[in-house]
Amino acid sequence: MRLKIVQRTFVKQTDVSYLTHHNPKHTNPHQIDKTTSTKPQIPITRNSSIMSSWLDDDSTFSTDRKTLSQTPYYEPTAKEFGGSGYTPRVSYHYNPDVSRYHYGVRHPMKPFRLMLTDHLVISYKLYEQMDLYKPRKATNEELLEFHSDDYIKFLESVTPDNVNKFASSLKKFNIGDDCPVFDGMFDYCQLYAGASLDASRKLINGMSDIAINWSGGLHHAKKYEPSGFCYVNDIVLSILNLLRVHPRVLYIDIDLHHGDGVQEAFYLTDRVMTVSFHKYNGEFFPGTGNYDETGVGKGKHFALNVPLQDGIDDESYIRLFKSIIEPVITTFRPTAIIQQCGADSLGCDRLGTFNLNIRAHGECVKFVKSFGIPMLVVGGGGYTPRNVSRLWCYETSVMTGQQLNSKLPESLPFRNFFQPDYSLHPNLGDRIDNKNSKKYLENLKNTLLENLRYLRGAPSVAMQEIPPDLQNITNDEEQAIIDKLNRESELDDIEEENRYWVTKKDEARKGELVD
Ligand code: V1D
Ligand code: CA
Repeated sequence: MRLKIVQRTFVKQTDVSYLTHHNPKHTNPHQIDKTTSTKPQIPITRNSSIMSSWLDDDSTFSTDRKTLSQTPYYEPTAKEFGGSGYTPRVSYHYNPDVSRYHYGVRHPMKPFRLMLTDHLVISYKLYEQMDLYKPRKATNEELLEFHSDDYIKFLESVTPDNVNKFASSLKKFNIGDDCPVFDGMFDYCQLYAGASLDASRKLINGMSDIAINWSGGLHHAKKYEPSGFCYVNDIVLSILNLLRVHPRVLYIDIDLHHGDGVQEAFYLTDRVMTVSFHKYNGEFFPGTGNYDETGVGKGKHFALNVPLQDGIDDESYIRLFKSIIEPVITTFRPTAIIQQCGADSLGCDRLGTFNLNIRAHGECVKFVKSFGIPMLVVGGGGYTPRNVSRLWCYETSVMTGQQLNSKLPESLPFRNFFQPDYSLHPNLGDRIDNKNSKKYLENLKNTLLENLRYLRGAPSVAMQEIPPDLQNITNDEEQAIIDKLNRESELDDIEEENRYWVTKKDEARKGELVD
């Protein structure tokens, strides 16, 4: 069956008629202030050379008045938020090649979990409700928007065969057990980062309301080095891309581990708020993410950390998640959200010690979706591949608003992998003692909510009042940005002929299954 091919409509637009205004008529508690104008295509404001300096210059982040004033107005296709009334346009970004790489036999990160996920998504026919894209690889130029030149050159050059020649670089670049050099490592990085960038572009040009890349979410990678199984940081790259048009981006991370790479990249700015829920005891990898890490300078109070103990269960996790995320969204008022859905926070994970079931993890994602804000959904950790794939398939169905039969489809390739229950919802929830007392969680919530009080009145939050004529980029700079976005768009068009063809027996996606 040939799937729907989305026609690209790349429209250059600097019209500001879609600027947001307060609308007191909105009554839904999740709803963000909006006008009732039509959805814009591409309000373009910054150039990449400015962007690459952002991480070293916090002032640049907050003073681009034109970006701030040209807040795009995103109106979901349905009038109602939450429940079944919001029917977003969902896109799924997956290049099957990304699942073929191997970190090494004893390494817990197994890219073939992405192939399992895709098989589930296809077998449940979720493709009928989504636009499917096979994204191109990220270019070096795109990776350099965040990463350093010498680090990208190193990643591109080193292979298992020539690794001996790089002895001094291996130490410098933190290559070791967690982040080994493996065959095709750089191609793998380009594939997963390319997919997140593709997804971010579909959000930017309004072709998608929710864009999904399960191969992304590698939140530990730093500007100069890999960390915790992550080599390039597709999340930071995507946020930088979104910041070209979005005044405020919210990052939410429900991986078991602290989202340190993303937090660090945006620690000095008030245009990106990072919120991570994770296991924390001071030792557990990466060792950061205590509640008192809240940002620095302009970024003070724009990082939020939710340190949790072993064994947290569905009910307490969901309650805590909602009680924090709701005020974060209504106070920070993001115009785009990136949700990292690391699956190692599930119960029974090979590296994990939480007790979450798939429905509870999905409930958090459903809650974020209910705000009707453009959303990039990425994967992350997850080390029991059959549960990772169950989760991400279920979360894909949450995004498309489909109810799935718990019994896995008979047509599912590698169905034996899901024995003995052959269910989408095995019980994962009662293996570990819950060390999070009610009192601990209550105190934690109160401390974190206290932090949000400082957000009210922060410059980024009030910026919708800034008049559109205050700008600090020249017309030449603006034209350079438009040219660059158009070049990126043309690169995508080359791939247009390469769109997804899905059949039940897609030989190209079969790979070796090693648990
Ligand atoms: F168990 C292993 C076997 C082989 C190689 C590595 C590991 C392993 C397990 N846990 N490595 C870890 C963590 N590293 C350490 C190091 C010991 N050192 C001194 C530090 O404890 C790294 C865990 C990375 C988790 C990655 C992630 O789940 O957050 C993720 N998110 O997106 C992609 C991955
Ligand atoms: Ca996390």
